[in-house]
Amino acid sequence: MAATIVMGIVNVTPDSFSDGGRYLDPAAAIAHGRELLAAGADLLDVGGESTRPGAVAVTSEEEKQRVLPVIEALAGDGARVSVDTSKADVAAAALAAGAGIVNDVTALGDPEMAAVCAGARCGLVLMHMKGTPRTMQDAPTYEDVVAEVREFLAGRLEVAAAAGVDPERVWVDPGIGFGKTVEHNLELIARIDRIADLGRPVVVGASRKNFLGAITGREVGERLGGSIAVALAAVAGGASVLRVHDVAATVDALRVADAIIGRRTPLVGADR
Ligand code: HH2
Repeated sequence: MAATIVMGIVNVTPDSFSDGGRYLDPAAAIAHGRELLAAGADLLDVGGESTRPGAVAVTSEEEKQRVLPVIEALAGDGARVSVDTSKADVAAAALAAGAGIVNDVTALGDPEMAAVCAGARCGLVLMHMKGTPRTMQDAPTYEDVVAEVREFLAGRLEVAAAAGVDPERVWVDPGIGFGKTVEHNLELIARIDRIADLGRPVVVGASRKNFLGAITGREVGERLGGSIAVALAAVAGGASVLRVHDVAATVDALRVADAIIGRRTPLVGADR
């Protein structure tokens, strides 16, 4: 657990599902990113387009205007930054501004994206989504959600490698909430080991998402307990990266879990 990477969310959007509009002003987004770093984030994920169900698409120009000043400032501070975008030209500009990772929720849906990432030798997150943000929650169905997500990610890993992206720089993500029912999300978290056995670090982004509200009856701002429960279950199952809004609480939870597991390990050894 010690090596879990905590990716703090910096949404520079008017309409993100949990914090839309709070950090649309670049100065507010930069200050928020700095707070997340102080709280223990290893990496900041800066996004300028909401992907929530039914969200309105934005142009490349608008997206760049939102994210570039924020990335420049945070990377300038020495922070590791990922850019949450599915547009190759936004990714290229963000990489030039100091981002080191492209977090692509469409897993190379833009035909130019792989070449941009191969050329920049940056990190790349490939995420599974069924449908598009506009349609993805219209009764998604799978025969076997874990097998289908795994197969999709395996295929996208091949596409990335064929385009010259170094496989060692790629992380995979089952896309919690992206074209999935509550049951699908739970199944994916419970069997995250099946995604981890693709051999690449697994990212899980479940922070404050709707399925937590469906289970607990809590509104979006009151889902910290549920978010932490998913984080620990995911890490216990083999996830390596947690994309979260509540960095301080997540870091504390990981520290305590580490301390417990650290105690257990020598006892297991002593049994032999
Ligand atoms: N979830 C969201 C956005 N980007 N990227 C990855 N790799 N994994 C995720 O689960 C993921 C993601 C949606 O959450 P958020 O950014 O809080 O909201 P919005 O899309 O409304 O901006």
